[in-house]
Amino acid sequence: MKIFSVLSLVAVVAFCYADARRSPKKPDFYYFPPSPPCRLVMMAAAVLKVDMNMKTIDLMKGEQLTPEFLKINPQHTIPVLTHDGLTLSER
Ligand SMILES: N[C@@H](CCC(=O)N[C@@H](CS)C(=O)NCC(=O)O)C(=O)O
Repeated sequence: MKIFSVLSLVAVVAFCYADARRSPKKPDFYYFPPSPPCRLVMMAAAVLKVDMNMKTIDLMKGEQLTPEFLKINPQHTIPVLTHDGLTLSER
């Protein structure tokens, strides 16, 4: 299940790559640098040259529990990718 979830995020990075030709908007990527699932998505984005708005959520400071982030992902986990009204997080 976890691998599938991460792969779904990677697939959306690929989708954003393809969509970038139509939409000038960059996806927002909520992440914490040491997080392994975040790093996988970042590697996919780097390979595909997807430019993302990088938004750090510092887990050490509990930023995943702020009301602002809980609106984005009530399950308070990263990685989260949002693009053109689509919000994708791992389940
Ligand atoms: N749901 C992901 C894992 C996501 C996850 O647990 N992320 C961690 C960081 S690697 C997180 O956000 N933890 C913060 C929390 O649970 O409050 C999976 O199944 O692989």
